[in-house]
Amino acid sequence: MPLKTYQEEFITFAIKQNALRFGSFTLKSGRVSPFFFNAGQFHTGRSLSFLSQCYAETLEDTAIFSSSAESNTTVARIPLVSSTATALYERYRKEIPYSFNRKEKKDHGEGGNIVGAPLTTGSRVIIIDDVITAGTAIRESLEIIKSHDAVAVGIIVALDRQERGTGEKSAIQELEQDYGIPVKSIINLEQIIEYLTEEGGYHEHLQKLKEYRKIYGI
Ligand code: OMP
Repeated sequence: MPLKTYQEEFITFAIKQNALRFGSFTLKSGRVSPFFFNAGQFHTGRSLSFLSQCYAETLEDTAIFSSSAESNTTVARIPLVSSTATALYERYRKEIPYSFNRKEKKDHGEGGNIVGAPLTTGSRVIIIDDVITAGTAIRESLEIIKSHDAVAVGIIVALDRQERGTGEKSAIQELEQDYGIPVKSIINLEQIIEYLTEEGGYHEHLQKLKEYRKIYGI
Protein backbone atom coordinates (compact mmCIF):
# COMPACT_ATOMS: atom_id res chain seq x y z
CA MET A 1 0.00 0.00 0.00
CA PRO A 2 1.46 3.40 -0.92
CA LEU A 3 2.24 5.72 1.94
CA LYS A 4 -0.46 8.23 2.73
CA THR A 5 0.60 11.88 2.84
CA TYR A 6 0.42 12.08 6.63
CA GLN A 7 2.47 8.89 6.95
CA GLU A 8 5.20 10.27 4.72
CA GLU A 9 5.14 13.56 6.61
CA PHE A 10 5.27 11.64 9.86
CA ILE A 11 8.44 9.73 8.92
CA THR A 12 10.12 12.89 7.59
CA PHE A 13 9.27 14.78 10.77
CA ALA A 14 10.23 11.90 13.09
CA ILE A 15 13.68 11.70 11.50
CA LYS A 16 14.07 15.49 11.73
CA GLN A 17 13.08 15.46 15.42
CA ASN A 18 15.51 12.60 16.15
CA ALA A 19 12.53 10.54 17.24
CA LEU A 20 13.31 7.96 14.55
CA ARG A 21 16.99 7.08 14.67
CA PHE A 22 19.27 4.62 12.97
CA GLY A 23 22.26 2.97 14.66
CA SER A 24 22.44 0.19 17.25
CA PHE A 25 19.93 0.06 20.09
CA THR A 26 19.23 -2.59 22.71
CA LEU A 27 15.49 -2.97 23.15
CA LYS A 28 13.45 -3.82 26.20
CA SER A 29 13.12 -7.33 24.77
CA GLY A 30 16.93 -7.66 24.58
CA ARG A 31 16.89 -7.56 20.77
CA VAL A 32 19.58 -5.34 19.25
CA SER A 33 17.90 -3.12 16.68
CA PRO A 34 19.28 -0.91 13.89
CA PHE A 35 16.48 1.61 14.48
CA PHE A 36 14.68 3.12 17.42
CA PHE A 37 11.62 5.29 17.81
CA ASN A 38 11.56 7.62 20.80
CA ALA A 39 8.20 9.38 21.17
CA GLY A 40 9.74 11.51 23.95
CA GLN A 41 11.48 13.51 21.23
CA PHE A 42 8.15 15.11 20.36
CA HIS A 43 8.69 17.44 23.27
CA THR A 44 7.59 20.84 21.99
CA GLY A 45 4.06 22.14 21.51
CA ARG A 46 4.46 22.06 17.73
CA SER A 47 5.86 18.53 17.54
CA LEU A 48 3.37 17.11 20.05
CA SER A 49 0.57 18.78 18.13
CA PHE A 50 1.84 17.17 14.91
CA LEU A 51 2.15 13.74 16.54
CA SER A 52 -1.35 13.92 17.97
CA GLN A 53 -2.81 15.01 14.60
CA CYS A 54 -1.28 11.83 13.15
CA TYR A 55 -2.80 9.67 15.91
CA ALA A 56 -6.15 11.39 15.32
CA GLU A 57 -5.94 10.83 11.56
CA THR A 58 -5.00 7.16 12.06
CA LEU A 59 -7.94 6.73 14.42
CA GLU A 60 -10.25 8.43 11.97
CA ASP A 61 -8.91 6.13 9.23
CA THR A 62 -9.86 3.01 11.16
CA ALA A 63 -13.22 1.44 11.73
CA ILE A 64 -12.72 1.52 15.49
CA PHE A 65 -14.74 4.69 15.99
CA SER A 66 -17.58 3.82 13.67
CA SER A 67 -18.05 0.46 15.35
CA SER A 68 -18.09 1.93 18.83
CA ALA A 69 -20.27 4.19 20.87
CA GLU A 70 -19.36 7.87 21.15
CA SER A 71 -18.36 7.35 24.76
CA ASN A 72 -14.93 5.90 24.04
CA THR A 73 -12.20 6.57 26.50
CA THR A 74 -8.58 6.57 25.53
CA VAL A 75 -5.90 5.35 27.85
CA ALA A 76 -2.13 5.13 27.77
CA ARG A 77 0.82 4.99 30.07
CA ILE A 78 1.95 8.42 28.95
CA PRO A 79 -0.13 11.54 28.38
CA LEU A 80 -0.13 11.19 24.59
CA VAL A 81 -3.84 10.74 25.02
CA SER A 82 -4.54 14.29 26.19
CA SER A 83 -3.10 15.82 23.04
CA THR A 84 -4.79 13.23 20.82
CA ALA A 85 -8.14 13.89 22.50
CA THR A 86 -7.58 17.61 21.78
CA ALA A 87 -6.71 16.89 18.14
CA LEU A 88 -9.81 14.70 17.74
CA TYR A 89 -11.97 17.55 18.94
CA GLU A 90 -10.24 20.31 16.98
CA ARG A 91 -10.14 18.37 13.71
CA TYR A 92 -13.19 16.15 13.81
CA ARG A 93 -15.35 17.68 16.56
CA LYS A 94 -15.29 14.35 18.40
CA GLU A 95 -15.44 14.80 22.13
CA ILE A 96 -13.70 11.78 23.58
CA PRO A 97 -13.03 11.34 27.28
CA TYR A 98 -9.48 10.37 28.06
CA SER A 99 -7.51 8.95 30.94
CA PHE A 100 -4.08 7.62 31.67
CA ASN A 101 -2.59 5.68 34.51
CA ARG A 102 0.18 6.90 36.73
CA LYS A 103 2.83 4.39 37.68
CA GLU A 104 2.36 4.67 41.44
CA LYS A 105 -1.02 4.61 43.07
CA LYS A 106 -1.81 7.94 44.72
CA ASP A 107 -2.77 7.50 48.38
CA HIS A 108 -3.81 11.09 49.04
CA GLY A 109 -6.25 13.51 47.42
CA GLU A 110 -8.69 11.64 45.20
CA GLY A 111 -6.46 8.53 45.33
CA GLY A 112 -6.18 5.77 42.73
CA ASN A 113 -3.94 5.50 39.69
CA ILE A 114 -6.22 6.53 36.83
CA VAL A 115 -6.09 10.21 35.95
CA GLY A 116 -8.87 11.80 33.89
CA ALA A 117 -12.09 10.10 32.83
CA PRO A 118 -12.90 7.25 35.22
CA LEU A 119 -12.58 3.72 33.87
CA THR A 120 -15.89 2.26 34.91
CA THR A 121 -17.48 -1.13 34.35
CA GLY A 122 -18.21 -1.57 30.66
CA SER A 123 -16.53 1.65 29.47
CA ARG A 124 -15.10 1.21 26.00
CA VAL A 125 -11.43 2.01 25.73
CA ILE A 126 -9.02 2.71 22.91
CA ILE A 127 -5.38 2.42 23.94
CA ILE A 128 -2.94 4.97 22.56
CA ASP A 129 0.71 4.11 22.98
CA ASP A 130 4.05 4.75 21.32
CA VAL A 131 5.53 1.49 20.04
CA ILE A 132 4.77 -2.20 19.82
CA THR A 133 7.74 -4.55 19.69
CA ALA A 134 6.98 -7.81 21.50
CA GLY A 135 3.69 -6.49 22.90
CA THR A 136 4.61 -6.57 26.61
CA ALA A 137 3.83 -2.91 27.34
CA ILE A 138 0.44 -3.03 25.62
CA ARG A 139 -0.49 -6.18 27.52
CA GLU A 140 0.12 -4.29 30.77
CA SER A 141 -2.34 -1.59 29.64
CA LEU A 142 -4.87 -4.26 28.64
CA GLU A 143 -4.60 -5.81 32.11
CA ILE A 144 -5.21 -2.41 33.75
CA ILE A 145 -8.34 -1.95 31.64
CA LYS A 146 -9.53 -5.45 32.52
CA SER A 147 -8.92 -4.85 36.22
CA HIS A 148 -11.43 -1.97 36.02
CA ASP A 149 -13.97 -4.19 34.21
CA ALA A 150 -13.71 -1.85 31.23
CA VAL A 151 -13.50 -3.14 27.65
CA ALA A 152 -10.61 -2.49 25.26
CA VAL A 153 -11.96 -1.94 21.73
CA GLY A 154 -8.81 -0.98 19.84
CA ILE A 155 -5.14 -0.09 20.04
CA ILE A 156 -3.35 2.71 18.21
CA VAL A 157 0.41 3.05 18.27
CA ALA A 158 2.77 5.43 16.45
CA LEU A 159 5.06 2.64 15.25
CA ASP A 160 4.39 -1.03 14.66
CA ARG A 161 7.85 -2.58 14.46
CA GLN A 162 6.27 -5.69 12.88
CA GLU A 163 8.23 -8.09 15.04
CA ARG A 164 7.48 -11.55 16.29
CA GLY A 165 5.80 -11.70 19.65
CA THR A 166 6.45 -14.59 21.98
CA GLY A 167 5.84 -17.22 19.27
CA GLU A 168 6.01 -17.34 15.47
CA LYS A 169 3.24 -14.81 14.90
CA SER A 170 3.72 -11.04 15.00
CA ALA A 171 3.17 -9.31 18.32
CA ILE A 172 0.14 -7.62 16.80
CA GLN A 173 -1.36 -10.84 15.46
CA GLU A 174 -0.95 -12.34 18.93
CA LEU A 175 -2.68 -9.35 20.51
CA GLU A 176 -5.50 -9.43 17.98
CA GLN A 177 -5.93 -13.16 18.56
CA ASP A 178 -5.69 -13.07 22.37
CA TYR A 179 -7.92 -10.03 22.87
CA GLY A 180 -10.00 -9.98 19.68
CA ILE A 181 -9.39 -6.28 19.03
CA PRO A 182 -7.85 -4.36 16.12
CA VAL A 183 -4.37 -2.84 16.40
CA LYS A 184 -3.48 0.06 14.07
CA SER A 185 -0.37 2.17 13.72
CA ILE A 186 0.54 5.53 12.17
CA ILE A 187 3.44 3.78 10.45
CA ASN A 188 5.13 0.39 10.43
CA LEU A 189 8.60 -0.92 9.61
CA GLU A 190 7.64 -1.85 6.06
CA GLN A 191 6.60 1.74 5.42
CA ILE A 192 9.85 3.09 6.87
CA ILE A 193 11.74 0.78 4.49
CA GLU A 194 9.62 1.98 1.58
CA TYR A 195 10.21 5.61 2.53
CA LEU A 196 13.98 5.17 2.87
CA THR A 197 14.14 3.44 -0.52
CA GLU A 198 12.43 6.40 -2.14
CA GLU A 199 14.46 9.03 -0.29
CA GLY A 200 17.84 7.52 -1.21
CA GLY A 201 21.01 8.11 0.79
CA TYR A 202 19.99 5.49 3.34
CA HIS A 203 21.58 2.49 1.65
CA GLU A 204 23.53 1.21 4.65
CA HIS A 205 20.65 1.66 7.11
CA LEU A 206 18.29 0.03 4.68
CA GLN A 207 20.45 -3.09 4.50
CA LYS A 208 20.54 -3.32 8.30
CA LEU A 209 16.79 -2.85 8.61
CA LYS A 210 16.20 -5.65 6.13
CA GLU A 211 18.65 -7.96 7.92
CA TYR A 212 16.93 -7.23 11.23
CA ARG A 213 13.54 -7.90 9.67
CA LYS A 214 14.78 -11.28 8.48
CA ILE A 215 15.68 -12.27 12.05
CA TYR A 216 12.87 -10.77 14.11
CA GLY A 217 10.24 -9.83 11.55
CA ILE A 218 7.28 -11.89 10.43
P1 OMP B 1 7.24 -4.12 23.90
O1 OMP B 1 6.74 -4.01 25.32
O2 OMP B 1 8.27 -5.22 23.70
O3 OMP B 1 6.13 -4.19 22.89
O4 OMP B 1 8.08 -2.81 23.59
C1 OMP B 1 7.47 -1.55 23.45
C2 OMP B 1 8.13 -0.56 24.39
O5 OMP B 1 9.56 -0.56 24.19
C3 OMP B 1 7.72 0.85 24.13
O6 OMP B 1 6.58 1.21 24.86
C4 OMP B 1 8.98 1.63 24.55
O7 OMP B 1 9.03 1.76 25.95
C5 OMP B 1 10.12 0.74 24.12
N1 OMP B 1 10.65 0.99 22.73
C6 OMP B 1 10.57 2.23 22.13
O8 OMP B 1 10.16 3.22 22.73
N2 OMP B 1 10.92 2.39 20.82
C7 OMP B 1 11.41 1.37 20.04
O9 OMP B 1 11.71 1.57 18.84
C8 OMP B 1 11.54 0.10 20.66
C9 OMP B 1 11.21 -0.07 22.00
C10 OMP B 1 11.57 -1.35 22.61
O10 OMP B 1 12.33 -1.34 23.62
O11 OMP B 1 11.20 -2.41 22.04
